[in-house]
Amino acid sequence: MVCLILPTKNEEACIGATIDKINRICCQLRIVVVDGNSTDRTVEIARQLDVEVIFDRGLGKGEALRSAFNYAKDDVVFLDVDGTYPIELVPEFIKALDKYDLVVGERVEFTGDSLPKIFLIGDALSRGLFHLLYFRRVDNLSGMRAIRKQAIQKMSLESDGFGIETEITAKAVRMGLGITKIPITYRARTGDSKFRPLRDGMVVLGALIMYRL
Ligand SMILES: Nc1nc2c(ncn2[C@@H]2O[C@H](COP(=O)(O)OP(=O)(O)O)[C@@H](O)[C@H]2O)c(=O)[nH]1
Ligand SMILES: [Mg+2]
Repeated sequence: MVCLILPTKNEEACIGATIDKINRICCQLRIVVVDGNSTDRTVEIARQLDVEVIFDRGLGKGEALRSAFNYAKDDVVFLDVDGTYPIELVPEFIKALDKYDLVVGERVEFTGDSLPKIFLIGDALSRGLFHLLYFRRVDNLSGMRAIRKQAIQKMSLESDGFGIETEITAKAVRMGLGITKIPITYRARTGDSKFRPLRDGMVVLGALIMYRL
């Protein structure tokens, strides 16, 4: 059964609504929350809603996702719990796994102030650099994806932090895996972002370069 992975770090403001919405839209789905030792009520809320909860080792979103992939032992879909991604499209992502190894939610529209100007610039630079280095136009930072189990195994992922989506995208392109994009709208976040522009921006830049070499 496809496993829906939800990485969380202090997301009590949105975790409940996100799980409720997933349950309304997709039945027959195993939901696993991978938590970064939240100090708020995130884990308590997730457990009340009867989903599996595992914990990362405190190294970041990348390490959290890698742990969850190992734990899931199956095809996966993952997305932020912060209300930015269109949960209603999860079934479409799962269907696309029939034909493709990697399904990327390509952010084509940003509503309201979902990304401040400076983030939009960073995002455009990242996508431009990805195109330049890998000759493919794919949203290397999108946090909504589906991946086949065999593709995860082939990739031997190693990122601990926010370079994980770039690593997945870069390796999928370089390994010639089947990639498809589903256009999505990126909405404003509930709660605070854990992305630190300078530090995590450098991590993404490092991943863009490292997986090209
Ligand atoms: N388990 C775990 N989840 C994390 C960690 N850092 C961020 N997340 C979660 O990963 C998702 C992406 O982080 P977010 O703050 O939304 O970054 P942004 O989308 O770039 O603004 C969110 O659901 C976060 O709660 C971490 O260290 N461990
Ligand atoms: Mg987010």
